[in-house]
Amino acid sequence: MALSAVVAGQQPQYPPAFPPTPILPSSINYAPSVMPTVMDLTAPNAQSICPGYTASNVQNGSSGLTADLTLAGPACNAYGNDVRDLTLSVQYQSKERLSVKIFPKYLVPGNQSLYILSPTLTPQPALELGASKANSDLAFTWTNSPSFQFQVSRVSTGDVIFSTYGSKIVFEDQFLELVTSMVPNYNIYGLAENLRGFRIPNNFTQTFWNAYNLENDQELDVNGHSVHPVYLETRYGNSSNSESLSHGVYARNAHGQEWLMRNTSITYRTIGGSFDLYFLSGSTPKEVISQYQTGVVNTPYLPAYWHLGFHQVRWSYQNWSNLQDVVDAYAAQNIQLEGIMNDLDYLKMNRDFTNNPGHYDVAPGKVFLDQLHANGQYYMPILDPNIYVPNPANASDAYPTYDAGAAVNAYIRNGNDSFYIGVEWPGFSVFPDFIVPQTQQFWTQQILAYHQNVSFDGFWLDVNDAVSFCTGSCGQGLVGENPIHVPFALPGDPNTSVAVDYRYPEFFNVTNATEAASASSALMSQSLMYPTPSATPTPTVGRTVPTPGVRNLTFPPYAINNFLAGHSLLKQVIAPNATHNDGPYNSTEYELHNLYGHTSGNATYNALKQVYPGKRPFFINRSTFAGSGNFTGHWGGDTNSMWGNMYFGISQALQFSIAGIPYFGVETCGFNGNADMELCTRWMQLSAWYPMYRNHNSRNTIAQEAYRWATTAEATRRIMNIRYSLLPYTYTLFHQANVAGQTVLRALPWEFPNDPSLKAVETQFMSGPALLVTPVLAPLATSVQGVFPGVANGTIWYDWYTLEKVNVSAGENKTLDAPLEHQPIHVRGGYIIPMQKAGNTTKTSRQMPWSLLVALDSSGKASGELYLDDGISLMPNATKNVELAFANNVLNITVSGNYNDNLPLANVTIAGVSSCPHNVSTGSTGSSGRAGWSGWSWPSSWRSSPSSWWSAPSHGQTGVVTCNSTSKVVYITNLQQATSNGIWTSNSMLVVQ
Ligand code: MIG
Repeated sequence: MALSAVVAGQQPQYPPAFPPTPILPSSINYAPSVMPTVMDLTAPNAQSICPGYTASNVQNGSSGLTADLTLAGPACNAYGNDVRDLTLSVQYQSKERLSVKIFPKYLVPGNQSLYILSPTLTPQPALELGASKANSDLAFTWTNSPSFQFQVSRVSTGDVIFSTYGSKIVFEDQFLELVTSMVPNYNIYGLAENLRGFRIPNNFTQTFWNAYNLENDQELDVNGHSVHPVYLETRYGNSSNSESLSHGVYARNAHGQEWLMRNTSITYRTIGGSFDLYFLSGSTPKEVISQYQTGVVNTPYLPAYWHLGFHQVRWSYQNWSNLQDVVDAYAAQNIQLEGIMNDLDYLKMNRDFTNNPGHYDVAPGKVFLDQLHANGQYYMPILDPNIYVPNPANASDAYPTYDAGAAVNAYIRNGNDSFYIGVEWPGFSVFPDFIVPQTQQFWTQQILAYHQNVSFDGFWLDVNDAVSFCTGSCGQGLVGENPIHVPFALPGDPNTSVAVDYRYPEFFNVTNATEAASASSALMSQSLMYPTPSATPTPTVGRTVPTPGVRNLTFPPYAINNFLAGHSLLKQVIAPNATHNDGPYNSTEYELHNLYGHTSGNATYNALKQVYPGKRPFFINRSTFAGSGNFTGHWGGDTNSMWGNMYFGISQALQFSIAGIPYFGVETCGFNGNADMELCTRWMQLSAWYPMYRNHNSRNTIAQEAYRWATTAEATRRIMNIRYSLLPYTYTLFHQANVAGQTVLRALPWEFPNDPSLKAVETQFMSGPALLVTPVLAPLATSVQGVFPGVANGTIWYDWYTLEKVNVSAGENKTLDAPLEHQPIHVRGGYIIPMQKAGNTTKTSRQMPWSLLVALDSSGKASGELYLDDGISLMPNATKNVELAFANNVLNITVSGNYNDNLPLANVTIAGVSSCPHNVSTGSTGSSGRAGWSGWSWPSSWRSSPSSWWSAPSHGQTGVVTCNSTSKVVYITNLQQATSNGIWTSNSMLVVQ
């Protein structure tokens, strides 16, 4: 019948639904609905009913001030209980950073976490030595009329960057609000994580409550897997190309919250905690981002060199030999593969630290892994934080991991009586409480022990949003049913409405009309045969009214607009009233929900550091918070195999550059739904620029490894050779991120901050300062349009492939050829890019001779940097920094540091010369500082070639110079012999006259 349509035949076949025991009724996942306050026209307006505060007892000091704030009238209790007495604390913490804190004056000992986010959870920046008001870029002013209000302004210009003037401060136990006025058409960026355009619209509400939706994880404009309450604002000058000024605002609060971007204001609301604000003076976008990373949340960790390779994963790799086949196919197709990852399939009934018997047994795993490691490749299985609760009535269901955690009280609880039991992939499960030390010990022990069995090379930690597929502690009294199946059909479960996935990318009906038609009729019959049951209506909870002295954790009076069905905070997560083990107060999930990913990630990273002492673990985390970049990377969630999803991945990646998580990537070729050749080809090209490069796919979709279509394979080989040849450049960018808070992937306006026409560019981006990428983001295209920033001010751009100067005028949206196998890339004049020819892994790439691409600016200059270390140690015992500078026809190489790299320099390519050189030499022989070169110069007779192409025959074994006087490119090749002692062993120079 129709279900055997083409697409079904291409999807993997599954063993019977797992596990073959009862499927929970879906009602277990229903949560009562609430009306989001932002949609509720009858909701009170705190600004009109609340009294605001009055400041008194103001104490001014050289580095700031403190004051008492007292409620200026009767409590309004808009969405909670007003806190009458507050403390204001203003600190000029450094020249660039001002902090403004407002918190309750009387904190009950033992329950401070209710209001104050502990510095043990995420960094809390403090006053820096020598900082003072007198030295600050920023100024704080305030007034009491009509109630307490404050402003932050930039001293040098007087510009107000943040102002609550004209509005009131609202501080209740379950509701905080402040309003800042904004300039018209303000440009703000950041506030990750959200799938939306790069520049945040001026009419947009950002909700922050970590959430996951199995059916449609990639809805636009809604709360996502991470919370990063920090934005960058850029204000352009009045004339085009006049200087812009940027600043940053970070609101250190992990509670559920909303940011209401409106025409000339932003309203900031949280459902708890305190105001803990940091203003960063910039004044360029790069400085703002750097100030955030170096001064506020800590800089990103430095990935190991091999993390920058390409990784393959999918949900449904059935056994070790299945993995081996994939590894072999990549090798046979000559496509680099650095790591292979496993999804849940490797686990025994989805239980952490087990192996699926008959599929992923330990012994054959050892054979597979030994071979993989011998090839210089890596293996990263998925890990979920939840722990299966074994059925107490069934001795054969014993699960020692559970027992080990229970014995040390490592799990989240329901008050004092019992463990909180939700539903996760293995069935009824508990959730480790990562804020207490015994859980770290338990987790580390489990991970260390598992590594004895399976020599994995890192983890990707999933579902720590934290997801639970039922409402509340639903497993109470029911663990005798375990193991149970999650309360919905898994993609691919036979005889269900999701047995076969018929979704295809946009335009598939044009490019593959027959297949599309057959898929769409098969989809029709599948949905007729297995209609999706209509959801049982759930009761709606009306707006809750604050009860004096009591917080309503489950249905707080202010309802944030959580996008999951019914909007409730209870929906598909560990419930907000679950409790932690940090007695005597016992923090609740209400306070810590948005930190579960951050804390579980940190614990996992710590454990991995024990597994590989002294080395940098591979670790990516599904849910992150401000500060997570210090120990983790991130993947963008379950994206769909759609052009639209591919498009928004760029903006998402840029958000994570701001958030300080540069090791970011999206699921290449899409996760949900079927990819097709064209989409997968373009996506492999685009993702080659994301620092984390992986192809991942859901369970019941057609295969999409990079070798599945010949064209995709060819395009991938081409782009991957470029990516791998750029590893030294990219790794150097990561080093600069690690030491100085620089970014890897960059938005155009960050590199060209004074050009207002770039402020919303989201279809192009830069990798570091030197490379401009113009990806094809639409189907059926053979060309793409892109802008070339800086041209008005003399910036030169070179085509990556021909190294010819791009002929483009200022502001032009230029059409670039982009046949399917081709990715337009451009090099910015003024930069030197260190490279090594791509090997089949990062390891073999690192053994290739060096080459330099010198792209000259309009004055014939260029510079660049290279950072070297062993690529794996947390504290490398030797490093090397190489400064590369080209000016006045001389390339100068200046090295410092002890890291030993003795590879030769093979090639120097110079783009943009004014004329072909007639002499290439290492300068006068015998002078000091040339030790890297075995004295070498060119006979002058070489200069006399009459043709436009002239090339010097190999002179002994010392080198070949070729010059194209039309394209103005000089290729100096075959230098290995002359630099056989290693090019970075000492300072040297090359004269090109
Ligand atoms: O409930 O493990 O984002 O990469 O394949 C979460 C199954 C299910 C979500 C991850 C995805 C992974 C999938 N997981």
